[in-house]
Amino acid sequence: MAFINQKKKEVQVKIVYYGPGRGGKTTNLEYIHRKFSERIKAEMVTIKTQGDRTLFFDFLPFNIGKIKGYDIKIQLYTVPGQVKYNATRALVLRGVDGIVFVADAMVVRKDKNISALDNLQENLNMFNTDIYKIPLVMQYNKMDLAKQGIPLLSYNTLEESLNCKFKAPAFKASALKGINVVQTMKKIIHMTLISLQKEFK
Ligand SMILES: Nc1nc2c(ncn2[C@@H]2O[C@H](COP(=O)(O)OP(=O)(O)OP(=O)(O)O)[C@@H](O)[C@H]2O)c(=O)[nH]1
Ligand SMILES: [Mg+2]
Repeated sequence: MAFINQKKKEVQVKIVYYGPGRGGKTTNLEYIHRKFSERIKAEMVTIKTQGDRTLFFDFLPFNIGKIKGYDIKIQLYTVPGQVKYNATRALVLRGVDGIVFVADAMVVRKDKNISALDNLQENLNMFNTDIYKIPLVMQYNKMDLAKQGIPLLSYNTLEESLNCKFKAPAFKASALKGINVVQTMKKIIHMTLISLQKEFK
């Protein structure tokens, strides 16, 4: 449920990028921050990293204008993907309004994607949130690696192993090259706003 500040007339919409370690969640937010550097006034907050691994979370807030007189503030978060940081992952998920699941298209990461998705479902259950009811977008990342001859899971295989139950919108992407990063973000924002509007009616 989005946080509404009646006094300030603003709605905070929380979108969490979830997925296996090294899948490219932080790289998504970095790209968005760079791409919209003129419009996003705030700095991206990266809380604790070790090398390039997220230890706590990344946070990128920006405004997208008004709906019915309310300022809409989007807050993008990433979770730490490493298995051992599950307590932090669950904490970051608290109050989530929409989720981007960033899967790693490398063949060697097939099982890691599946267990990260199972873990998402379990953690949402802790907050009594049903994964089938929350806005969800799939992103199949690192598609650029095909050019380097690295074995990748095909779009169909990824759909079968991760998305056959959800039928969520899915994008082939490269967070590194910026392919479909903005499209993924726009889709989840759009779906989340529609879902919140229904909730408030
Ligand atoms: N080739 C390629 N590399 C990528 C892509 N996205 C991310 N990477 C690389 O993969 C590594 C991990 O990316 P991160 O964005 O840090 O991954 P993460 O999901 O935030 O990882 P955790 O914080 O550990 O959960 C980095 O070296 C990135 O440069 C991509 O689309 N293509
Ligand atoms: Mg990260």
